[in-house]
Amino acid sequence: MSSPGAPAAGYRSGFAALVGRPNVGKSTLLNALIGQKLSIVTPRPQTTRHRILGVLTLPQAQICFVDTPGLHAQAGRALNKAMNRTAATALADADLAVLVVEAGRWNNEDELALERIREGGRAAVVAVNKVDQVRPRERLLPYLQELAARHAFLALVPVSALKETNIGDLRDTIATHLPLSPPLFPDGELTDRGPAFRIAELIREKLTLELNQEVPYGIAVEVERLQEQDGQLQVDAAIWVDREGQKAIVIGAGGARLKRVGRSARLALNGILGRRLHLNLWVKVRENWADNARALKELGLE
Ligand SMILES: Nc1nc2c(ncn2[C@@H]2O[C@H](COP(=O)(O)OP(=O)(O)OP(=O)(O)O)[C@@H](O)[C@H]2O)c(=O)[nH]1
Ligand SMILES: [Mg+2]
Repeated sequence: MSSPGAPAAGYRSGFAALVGRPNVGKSTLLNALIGQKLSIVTPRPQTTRHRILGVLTLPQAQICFVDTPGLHAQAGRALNKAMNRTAATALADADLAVLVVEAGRWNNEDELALERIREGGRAAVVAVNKVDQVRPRERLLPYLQELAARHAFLALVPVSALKETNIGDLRDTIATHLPLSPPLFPDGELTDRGPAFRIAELIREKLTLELNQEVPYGIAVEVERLQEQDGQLQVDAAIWVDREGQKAIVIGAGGARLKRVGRSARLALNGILGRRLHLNLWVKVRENWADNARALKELGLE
């Protein structure tokens, strides 16, 4: 949609949804594309649970990237269903789909993600991520040919989100395929998520990294109080577990684990929010919250 108010002739702006199966690197890619840590990243699949907007404003285009939960097949729990729904909605609302895949890999969940794109009739670019893991590089060629044969993608762009390889190329390719439009967000606006969300997510990231495989998927974090006091942000956050037995695991011997999580979250947040904060963490039990529609809603998971 062009408008007489557009800042420059040919300016483009629109939503580009990063979709794909869990763990392919969508969130790492979002952060690399916007040059800031906005989405949380862990080695575990199903890390992202929300739609996360990251706006990049360039001289000729404004790209509104949307990070999404990984589309996955085993959607038994209410939480899994909500995550898949969130990703599908973000895709439906986008101007352009960016299918993120892992170089050299294609499985039924990649197929599921491509199926979603086909159903919605979205134009799609494919970002072939983690190319740093492919050596020698020529080994990538047959994979790219296979991808091109699967779907009429607008473009195939090999990248490494981790090493920040070819990110500019992907960014420019995406911008080229957005509609003609003046910017949708004011210059300088990064996201529609406030500090409470970003704090809760960062705590969940540190907790997930600390817990490894011990408490699978049963954790949610909720900021209950966020208050300015004596030049510091005072934060009370609840860590919800879905079974009584998990409480002790999260707290750790003598509270050591919870202390480590609090410390690393605080240090990361000091940098990200550019200010000091005081973090109080509590562990609370809500039996089977991930199967409970009302609990999900209260935690902002629809
Ligand atoms: N080697 C390599 N690893 C990467 C790259 N991009 C992401 N990773 C790693 O892949 C893992 C998953 O990354 P995420 O960004 O959380 O993946 P995601 O697709 O957002 O995952 P979900 O939110 O669970 O759907 C992390 O351990 C990342 O460090 C890359 O370009 N190269
Ligand atoms: Mg993610």
